[in-house]
Amino acid sequence: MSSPSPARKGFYRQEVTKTAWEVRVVYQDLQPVGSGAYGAVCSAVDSRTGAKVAIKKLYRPFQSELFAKRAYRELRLLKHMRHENVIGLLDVFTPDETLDDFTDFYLVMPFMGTDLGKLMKHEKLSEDRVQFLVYQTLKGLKYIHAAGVIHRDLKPSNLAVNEDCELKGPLCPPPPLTLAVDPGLRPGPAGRQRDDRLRGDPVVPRARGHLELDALHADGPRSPHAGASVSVDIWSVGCIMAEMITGKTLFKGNDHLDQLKEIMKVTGTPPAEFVQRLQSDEAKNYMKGLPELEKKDFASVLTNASPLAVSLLEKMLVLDAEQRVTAAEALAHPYFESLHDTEDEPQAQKYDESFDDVDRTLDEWKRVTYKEVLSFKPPRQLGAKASKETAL
Ligand code: N61
Repeated sequence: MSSPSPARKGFYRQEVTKTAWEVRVVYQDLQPVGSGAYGAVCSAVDSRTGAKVAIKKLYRPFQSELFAKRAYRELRLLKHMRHENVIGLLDVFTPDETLDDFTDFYLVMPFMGTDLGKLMKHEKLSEDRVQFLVYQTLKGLKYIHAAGVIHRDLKPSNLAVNEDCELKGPLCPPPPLTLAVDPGLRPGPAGRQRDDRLRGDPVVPRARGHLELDALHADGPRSPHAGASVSVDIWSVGCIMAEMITGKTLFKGNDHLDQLKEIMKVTGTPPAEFVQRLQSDEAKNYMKGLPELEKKDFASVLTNASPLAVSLLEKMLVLDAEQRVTAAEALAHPYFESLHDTEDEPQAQKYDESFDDVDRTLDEWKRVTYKEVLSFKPPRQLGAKASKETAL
């Protein structure tokens, strides 16, 4: 057993909820905000700017090849994302001085005080607010989809909201919204994420009735590749938008088949040709057994939604993924007329996933991850902007 060494120069050690944190001295006033199966998150103040940041410490990232792969993927994804509506990295650091000692690294992001789930619980959102939040969600999605990245787990709690501005009164712009995964704002296990779902649940009912439509992926002439496409995220945005308008979960089912039935009651049963193309036998058989249901007029389901909101929802909540509107198309819908600005709706560069999917030994994962940590360059503009937006 080695005796406790002093903290690395420029770093300090502190125990946070029974775990040792060793962070750069520029980050002061660590406060735990949440933890999950894969890591813990603290808020801190960047003493150079006064900005509040979130620091995620991954839980033993090199304990197994699977953990290492997940940690590497998160680091690379976050490094890739540079958009105000997508969570990105302000900094990444390790207190370990050599590759041989490399065991931990910390991800630093702009601090987001709340999430859409909490926001909806506390207040009824005005039409303007819904429009603004959905617009930002779609802007973030257009960006990540252009990178070839599918979120797959869009739900209100994964839409982080910066509420600081609200304290400052009417002159402050509305709070920005950021797409995230596992915001770590709540206690308890981080939960089932991508890896669990890849094991093959066909349709997973999400918290608050959100649904993964993966089972409804029909193979078609325009989708030669089996599996999910970016359009699953658009379905989720439709469900979330409806929930924002009505204050209620759109499709509430006791299990995933029950949830399918709830969906069909609104969308109507799809044509036999679509059912035939479904990849999941379970969903296919279930759908064949359902009585024929008529498509409902969305305006009757979403009472108090404006005609333009209904029109957009009709385009997002289309069962056939091939026919569903894309994020870029949705942004051009008349519902967003007052906000839409093609100049301000950028797309990401392609994200090269081929690095993530290879099998590597733990030592190799460590080496490539260490390299990614050391090669990080802080986002000048994003950093400056984010610190302004998150400043108290
Ligand atoms: O959000 C992530 N990781 C992440 C994002 C994404 C895409 C949206 C690009 C698809 N993929 N992955 C893996 N991590 C994360 C988010 C929030 C967080 C910690 C980690 O905790 C907070 C961040 C800011 N403010 C409070 C908590």
